[in-house]
Amino acid sequence: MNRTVLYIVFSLCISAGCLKAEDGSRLWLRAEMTAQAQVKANRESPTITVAVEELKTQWKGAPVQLHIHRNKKLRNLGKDSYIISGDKQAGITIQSGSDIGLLYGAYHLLRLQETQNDNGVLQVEESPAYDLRLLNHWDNLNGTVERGYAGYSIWKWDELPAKISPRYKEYARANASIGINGTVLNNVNASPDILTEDYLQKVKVIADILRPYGIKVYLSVNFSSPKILSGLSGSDPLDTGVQRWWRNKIGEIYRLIPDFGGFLVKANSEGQPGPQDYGRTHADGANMLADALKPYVGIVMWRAFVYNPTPEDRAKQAYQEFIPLDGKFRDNVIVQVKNGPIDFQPREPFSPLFGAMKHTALMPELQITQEYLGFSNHLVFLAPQWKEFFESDTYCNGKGSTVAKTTDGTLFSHPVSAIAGVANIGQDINWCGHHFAQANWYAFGRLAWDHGLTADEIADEWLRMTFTRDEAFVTPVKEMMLDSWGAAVNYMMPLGLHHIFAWDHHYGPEPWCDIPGVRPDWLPRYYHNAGEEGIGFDRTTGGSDAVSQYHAPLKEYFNDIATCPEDLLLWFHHVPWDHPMKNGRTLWDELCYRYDTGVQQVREFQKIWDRMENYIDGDRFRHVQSRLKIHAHDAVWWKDACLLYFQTYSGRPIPYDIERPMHELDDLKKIKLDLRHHN
Ligand code: GCW
Repeated sequence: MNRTVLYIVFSLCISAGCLKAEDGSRLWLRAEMTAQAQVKANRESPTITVAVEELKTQWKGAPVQLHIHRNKKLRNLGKDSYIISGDKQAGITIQSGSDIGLLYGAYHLLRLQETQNDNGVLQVEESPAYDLRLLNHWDNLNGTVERGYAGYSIWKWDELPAKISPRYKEYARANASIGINGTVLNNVNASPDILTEDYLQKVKVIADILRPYGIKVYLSVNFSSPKILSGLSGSDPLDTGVQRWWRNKIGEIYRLIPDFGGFLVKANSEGQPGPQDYGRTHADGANMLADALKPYVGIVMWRAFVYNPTPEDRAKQAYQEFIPLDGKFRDNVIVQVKNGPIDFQPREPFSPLFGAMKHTALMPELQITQEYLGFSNHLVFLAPQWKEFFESDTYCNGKGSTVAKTTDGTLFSHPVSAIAGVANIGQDINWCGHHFAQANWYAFGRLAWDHGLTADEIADEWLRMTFTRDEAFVTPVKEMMLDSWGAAVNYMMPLGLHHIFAWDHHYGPEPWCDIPGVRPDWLPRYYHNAGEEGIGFDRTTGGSDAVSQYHAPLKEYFNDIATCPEDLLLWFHHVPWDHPMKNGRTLWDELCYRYDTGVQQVREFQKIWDRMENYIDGDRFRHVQSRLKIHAHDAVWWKDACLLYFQTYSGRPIPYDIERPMHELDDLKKIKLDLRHHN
């Protein structure tokens, strides 16, 4: 072949996809599918076929045996558990009591291959922390995604059921590889239409694709569906006509999808209908649905995210509404509680419901999508935030009663344990908008499986699989990831500040935001309370008394300004500007230094990243580099906006050794972003 021919062959090869572009579409599953491993199983099923195929095409070691076993040990370990034994040279056995356990074992083996240089002798025993590990999609039926920053919904409802996007299977595979075993397809602000026959046919198609990967489908339902869809006079849960309607509807769903998971419900919250519209309680509503789902072993996940426009502290309301109902829910109801008492803020204390509702199964709800953390522009690795949450001590059963233990079945025993994460997935080629946002999807799955993993371990795995195993890349970039959540807290809302976001879209700072006629708890002033004397929300016994919802001795720690953790100081206290902090600075100075530290941290991320150019592909390098520019710009914007605004109250100078503001406050106040395309 002469040179020209070679060149033509080469170009054709590129355009035909011989060299895969690193566009992020393969997520952390980038192993070449060119291996030819010997893999045998002692049983056949669609799930085992997936496991065999994954190993055959990617495993580069000795023959693998997949073995379904019903022995006592595996039975004790539980349904999704697996044991891997053997060694890379002689042969490997994966044993499980279930087909899905074998698939999880296969992904585990492949993960070891992709992340470690040496996997000699293997002895692995794994079982998940939570039984149900779910994604919640806030995806609307018109294709938009509420708080979604990665394009339109991956569920192409207008094309279904006839046309099937290849993404559904890729989605199933990615989730199974990290142990996720359920997905709520639609927004909790639910359209009743999801329960129409047309939509259920579409849902069935998705359920059929996800099934071999061990993923069950669930739906968010609108509590008024009986009234809206069938013209009943109302949707009162104690009305027998309404109950019959739900029984029939649920029967129809299970005829199409025999392993349907159940319902997720947002009721009497932010304008959504619910049982209280009929003078009934959350328990009445949840139990009515639970009774109808029970014969099919379906569950109800009932959200505790509720607050009314009353003078009562918003942080207290979920507890006040749900504690009286403790013990009144059916055993197939799980109350789904956001990690904090307000709303996915950069940093919150854990919700006091954890550990307090001892007779009701509770499932944590984490937010993977970065509604309050810079959308898909800021690089914020969330595992450290979630670890802080899991490890928070509720003291409900003495010292060491961590949030994790109150929900994973260790301290309280309920038929199932569960956890949910609000997905950050969309149609973008890299799924999540920012390449590093994939790490949050990954981390959620890994922690739902094992909340004992460290953020460091998770970042390490993810980097090696997603980019490269080169230590010169992994070490600094991992450090950047591990620092990134703390940095975001610093430049957005340090020391326990919260909810000082711009109106509605929640992207930038707007601590001054004031909209006449709007309910007070939707405005930043309600949360920061800045005045000439100081700043912060007084939730002590002398204030709103939210501290008393925590178990002793935590409530006393939080209540006393001397023992309250400084990271949560302004969450629980209204503090004078001159209050001395532990390091000797005044509160005002410390606030300034924290904001400045946040900015400096992001600048450091830029420097770390720019040094990485030669270790990875150009496309992803440039994409992340460009996002980091926005990130750094925004960090300065946050710092200037908050410090210049709070300075109008503190009347004190910004310490002279920190970077000077670059903006005029009046200019910052004029910024009005039109971010409607984002949701
Ligand atoms: O965080 C708030 C969001 C809403 C969301 C709501 C909820 C789905 O701003 O967009 O609605 O919480 O969790 O129900």
